[in-house]
Amino acid sequence: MALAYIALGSNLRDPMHEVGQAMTELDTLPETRLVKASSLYCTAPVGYDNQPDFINAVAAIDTGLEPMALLQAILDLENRHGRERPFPNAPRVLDLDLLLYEQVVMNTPALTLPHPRMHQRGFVLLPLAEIAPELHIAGYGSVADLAKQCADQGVVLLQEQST
Ligand code: PH2
Ligand code: MG
Ligand code: MG
Repeated sequence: MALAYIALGSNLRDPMHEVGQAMTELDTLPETRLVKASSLYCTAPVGYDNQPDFINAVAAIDTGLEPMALLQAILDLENRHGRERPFPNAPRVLDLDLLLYEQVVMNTPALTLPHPRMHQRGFVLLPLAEIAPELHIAGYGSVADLAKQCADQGVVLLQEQST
């Protein structure tokens, strides 16, 4: 089994419900169980400003799926939530991004690990710091330290994790 981290985000329909539901659905993927779920965070949009705030969270999972199979499984889950992609960074009902898969480093057109922008995004790092502060991102440092540098990015803890 491999330990992997997934970022969850939504800013369409009922974002808290979409993210909460997707969190529990990660536990139902083949050979996969949810091991930790962060709280939900309300976050200002990054990259394309003219859209609603997001709900973001991060999950830790244990999985027997290889990275590409896991990526396909989470894209399928997005599609079951009705994900559409009209333009880059468009508002979305559900976005699931594979952040880290053990210590795997890879760079292919379909998948880059670690996620290439995670080290600068408060909407990823603050939820991740809640569940894995000691985690080290190769070349960038600890998640806790990186998260501190994102204090001004408009990421607000919304709802303490309940489990
Ligand atoms: N996702 C993006 C781009 N910008 N901003 C916030 N706040 N939350 C996101 O999940 C997000 C974003 C690309 O996937
Ligand atoms: Mg994304
Ligand atoms: Mg994505």
